[in-house]
Amino acid sequence: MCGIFAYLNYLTPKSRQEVLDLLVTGLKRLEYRGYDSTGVAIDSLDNKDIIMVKRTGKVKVLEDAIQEHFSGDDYSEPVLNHVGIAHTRWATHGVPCERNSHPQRSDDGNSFVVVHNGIITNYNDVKTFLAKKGYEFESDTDTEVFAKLVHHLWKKHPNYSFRELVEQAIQQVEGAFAIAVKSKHFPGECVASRRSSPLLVAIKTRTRLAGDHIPILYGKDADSVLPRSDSTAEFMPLEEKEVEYFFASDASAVIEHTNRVIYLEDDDVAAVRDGTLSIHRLKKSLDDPHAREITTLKMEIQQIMKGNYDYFMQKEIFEQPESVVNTMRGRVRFDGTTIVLGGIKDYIPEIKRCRRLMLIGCGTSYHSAVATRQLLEELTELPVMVELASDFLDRNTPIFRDDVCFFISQSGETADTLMALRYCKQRGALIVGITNTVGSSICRESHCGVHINAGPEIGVASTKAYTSQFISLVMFALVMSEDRLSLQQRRLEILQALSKLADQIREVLKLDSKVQELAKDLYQHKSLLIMGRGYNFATCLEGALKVKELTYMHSEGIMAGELKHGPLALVDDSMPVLMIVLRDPVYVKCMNALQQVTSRKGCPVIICEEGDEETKAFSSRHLEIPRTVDCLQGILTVIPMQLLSYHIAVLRGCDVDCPRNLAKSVTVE
Ligand code: G6Q
Ligand code: GLU
Repeated sequence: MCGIFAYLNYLTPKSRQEVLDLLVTGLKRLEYRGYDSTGVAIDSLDNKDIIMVKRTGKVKVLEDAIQEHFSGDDYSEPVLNHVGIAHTRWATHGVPCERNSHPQRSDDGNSFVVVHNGIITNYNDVKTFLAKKGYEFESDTDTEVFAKLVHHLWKKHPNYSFRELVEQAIQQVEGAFAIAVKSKHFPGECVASRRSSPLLVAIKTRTRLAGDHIPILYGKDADSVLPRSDSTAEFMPLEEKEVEYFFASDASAVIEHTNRVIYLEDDDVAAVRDGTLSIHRLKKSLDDPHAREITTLKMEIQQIMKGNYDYFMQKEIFEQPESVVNTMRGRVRFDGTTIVLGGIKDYIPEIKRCRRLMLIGCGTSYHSAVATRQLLEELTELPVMVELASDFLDRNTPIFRDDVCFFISQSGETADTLMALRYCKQRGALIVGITNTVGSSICRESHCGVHINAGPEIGVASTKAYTSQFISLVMFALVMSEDRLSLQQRRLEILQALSKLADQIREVLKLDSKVQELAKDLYQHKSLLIMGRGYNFATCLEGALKVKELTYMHSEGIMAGELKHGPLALVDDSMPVLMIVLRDPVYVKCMNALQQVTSRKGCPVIICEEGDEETKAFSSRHLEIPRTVDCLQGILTVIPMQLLSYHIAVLRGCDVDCPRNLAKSVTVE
């Protein structure tokens, strides 16, 4: 999703060196969003070409490469009107490498270059269409198709304005994007647009702006009304013609230059030509305002990088309504019953012939396997083993050629999981990677896989990656049962529940202040027992791990059915207990466990379904969550655990994003 930054100066002299410095600084302000490669594009000295410099790795690597690339030439000559674009990439299509870095170009002549955040889900169709028109592709990215599509439209409509070309192109693509486009055929112009991925335009002038909004221009003839003369006032509230524009993924990249920003809305097309910014939409909708407001930023830069949150982990907990949608985007069609997992679809016949499924991971990733095991058994009708990678290797577990082994890893670099992958690969098993990082070792060494598309996860404690791993495995189970007539009703029930999940997660997140109150009761205790069973046992394990790694308190996930085999001895009126009791097939057994705890004077916190008065009656402290299908409850029940561990950690003064002794990726065994 990572980072876009573009800079346009008009009648404000800037040398190419100064522009490059601005672009690199803008990328540095966006580094916190996570990325794996970078790139910039500016005009060549003779203004006849576009120069691009792209690198994998940190922005510093790009900065050094720029110094080297331009060292021999004099880039200090000021230019009155110029456009530079820059990008930090978080790869979703094509491994991180120079060839796949952005800007992506339309042709060898760099006629059009584009930087893109997001995923063009119909890129294969567009690529096929363009290939038939003679286009040859040099990258593995989805983005490249956009640059070539604009070029194709330019050849087809030579009289179109730059803005019209981009407007036509965005109508052809599906999925999520924030884009900025530059062209040597339209020097000094920049066009940007967004759909489901953030993008803003910032305006810098010497004097204050004359107004606080920009009218939206509708329809295809918008260009014809655009001022070509001095009279820009009714379109752009400028009191003078000298102006600088910044296009960025978020305000952290522009706040040091200006605090006047316009947040673009989905399918807005922002175009700057002759120093005049205009905003276009193809058609007017009833609820659409006639203008976009120019807002004044008040936040400090540090605050902006985490949005309105104090920690990245907190931000990532609250991103889950969006990240779960991104995981399903372009894969689940809610108007039907089909699921498309492009990264494994060619292997499905082989997977269906396998003898068993093995899910292998560490920590939270292992818990996503525990959470989905029961559903995988039900929908694949295969034996499913879940293994901790470290223990799996200690045992030298027997592995066979007709095994299918899933390796689940957010970072894709966890040493234990990678070693287990190589152990299974050597023995001829089919290797499936479930990762959040394209180009990672686990991703590259797998035969096939699913990218969970959760976006960069910065906090060491995994949150949104867990729920996205969970959903990715649920989608796999749905794919495997596509042709089982007896399972269609069950599949439909799950698909319907998936379509409501984002809104239900938003509902659960509204419990935040109530969870914060609970944390005040618990944070001074030494331990917390978390009990549940069935589809919610994984939540107990994951919740206990979150509490341990964030608060340094002891916590234990306990299978409720095991209580009377020992753990019940821990229960008395002073032992904090949290129990998950939902109206699912094991409800009665969970109620038995609840009664065992309360009869030993335990006063548990209960996570139950909204309106379940019978269960609520057992405790004065309960968290009510919306009802969903049994196999997806674990997505909703884990969120109060994420919030609880966060609030206890804050109360205990712990470093939420970087807990002591831990690393985001454990690359040593
Ligand atoms: C959990 C931690 C940790 C992590 C494992 C596996 O909050 O982040 O338990 O899940 O270290 O990491 P990968 O998913 O990157 O393999
Ligand atoms: N999907 C594009 C790619 O993989 C853009 C990824 C991003 O958001 O950085 O190159």
